[in-house]
Amino acid sequence: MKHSSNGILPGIVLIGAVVLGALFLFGGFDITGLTTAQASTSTVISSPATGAEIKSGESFTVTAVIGCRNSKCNTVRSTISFPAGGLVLKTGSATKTWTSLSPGSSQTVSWLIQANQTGNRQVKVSTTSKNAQASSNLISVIIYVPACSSNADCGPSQYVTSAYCGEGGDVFRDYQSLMCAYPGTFSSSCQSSVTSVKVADCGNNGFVGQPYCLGLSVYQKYLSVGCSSGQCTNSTSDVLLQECLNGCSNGACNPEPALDSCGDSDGGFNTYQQGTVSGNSNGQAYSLTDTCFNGTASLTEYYCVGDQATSITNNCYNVNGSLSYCYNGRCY
Ligand SMILES: [Ca+2]
Ligand SMILES: [Ca+2]
Repeated sequence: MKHSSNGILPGIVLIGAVVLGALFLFGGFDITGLTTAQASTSTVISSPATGAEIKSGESFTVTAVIGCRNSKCNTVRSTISFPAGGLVLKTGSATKTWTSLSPGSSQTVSWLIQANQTGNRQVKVSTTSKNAQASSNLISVIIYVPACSSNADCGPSQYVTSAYCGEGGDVFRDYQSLMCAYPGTFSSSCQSSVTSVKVADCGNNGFVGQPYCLGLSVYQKYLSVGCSSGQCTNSTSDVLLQECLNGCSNGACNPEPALDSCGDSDGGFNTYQQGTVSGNSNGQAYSLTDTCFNGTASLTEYYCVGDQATSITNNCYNVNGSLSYCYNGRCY
């Protein structure tokens, strides 16, 4: 029994050595006995895009997609950092931790970041795992202060010259308008434009008011306007419109005086009909009607002699030569 025992034991040892040698040569275990399959993490910053323009002082979200390759990744941690400074974590922790990621799966993580310094800034996300190879991703963003966010940022729009005489003899000033192009953006800029603005209309030359008499003639005021040293000027003058042969009244020449004339409605010296003599004498119209002296025989009869009126006052007589009476401007 003893001999046979001594013969079997070396055989088992030999077989064991051969098996171990074969495993060592053909893989499956390393020298410490652990698996050699390579697990690794992947890190991709999906937002913002590299080169993104972000306004200084504003907050933005960094989003990264963390993946696991080959084998399961255990105790995964992703940490955000800012190698170039200028960015700060607004809330929460820089490191996000979760237990594990299955092979081929991914996890999205995000951080709220504030931009507090202009310039080209870097965002780095690094991922580690207890049993997998670490990874990281780095992007650059541009933190800027916009040149302007509204027209008011460009200063007041205002007149930039004193008054001057311009087109049409009127008064102008140059007005500068300042405006913000692409307000609030990386491309924003203040732009100005200058326009000539009419600030006073000096009016037009021309007659003003109503014609008036000056001496024996008709005149009217004439307004002459202009511009001098940035101010409206004006002056008036008396302009002769018409010289009058017969004088001037109320801004117009008097008419030619009427010629002397005489007409008689009862045909002449006619005491048995009341008549009226009328016409013009020395430019004045007149009208004279036959008149009784009431309660008597006396009649004033008007009649024409040539182009002049004349009259006779006399008593009325009947056909017998005796006194008659006068009534309603005629004899009976
Ligand atoms: Ca008469
Ligand atoms: Ca008469």
